[in-house]
Amino acid sequence: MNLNAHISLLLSLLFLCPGEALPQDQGSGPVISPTVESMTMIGSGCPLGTGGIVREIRNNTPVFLFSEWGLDLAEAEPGATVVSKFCSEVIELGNGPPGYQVRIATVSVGGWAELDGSTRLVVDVETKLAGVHASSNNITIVSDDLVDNSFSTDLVTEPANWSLCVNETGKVPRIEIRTSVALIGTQLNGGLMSSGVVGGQKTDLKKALSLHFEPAWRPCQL
Ligand SMILES: *[C@@H]1O[C@H](CO)[C@@H](O)[C@H](O)[C@H]1NC(C)=O
Ligand SMILES: *[C@@H]1O[C@H](CO)[C@@H](O)[C@H](O)[C@H]1NC(C)=O
Ligand SMILES: CC(=O)N[C@H]1CO[C@H](CO)[C@@H](O)[C@@H]1O
Repeated sequence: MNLNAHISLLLSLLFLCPGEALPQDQGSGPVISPTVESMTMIGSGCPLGTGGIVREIRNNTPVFLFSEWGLDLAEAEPGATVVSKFCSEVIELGNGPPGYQVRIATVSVGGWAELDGSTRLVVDVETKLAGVHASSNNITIVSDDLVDNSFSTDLVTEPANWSLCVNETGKVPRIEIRTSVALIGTQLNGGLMSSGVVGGQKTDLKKALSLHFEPAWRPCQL
């Protein structure tokens, strides 16, 4: 899978204007077109100011690009072998389908990295629904996993916990997606540390981290 195709989920959701429709392809079910009431981001890897960029729209949901995730093991604190950043996106949707429940099943993350044989890149995602932990997953990427310095992964979060039912107000229980990226180095002989870089300069969108996720819906099963 190509990197760009995967960066988009989280970021795109965040940058739709409040009130903008976020239609979902429901197959034979009702048309589900929630509106984005608000999106906020908190964390060391979050875009500042105007925030991330919507790279593309995939399956009617935006793919986001984050160029704030630049990490370099060479910049680790003295004695430390890990550098990391995270970003939490908090999304409030309105006009949801009463009698349905939601979850974030898959979070797709991609990006640019340069890793030597002794450095690992760990991507970790966690979802919360209405403030309660719902699901998580993580992946460890090593240099052999990179293709032209790119990685791309679809993290299927577990377990499959669904939200409370959307009630007659149409207000969807608050969705939170926390993504963290860490470079884990190894202390080598002679006091040297293994090397690793993920992302680039803030202005370098070609090396930005991409994030994409889509809400999944189902009729409430009580
Ligand atoms: C990573 O995921 C595995 C299961 O896929 C889990 O056992 C482990 O605790 C997770 N690690 C972290 C750091 O979340
Ligand atoms: C409807 O659901 C929303 C989101 O879960 C909740 O905040 C709100 O209190 C509920 N309203 C009623 C009348 O149950
Ligand atoms: C909040 C919640 O409902 N958590 C549940 C998620 O799913 C696991 C496994 O089915 C349950 O043990 C949790 O209680």
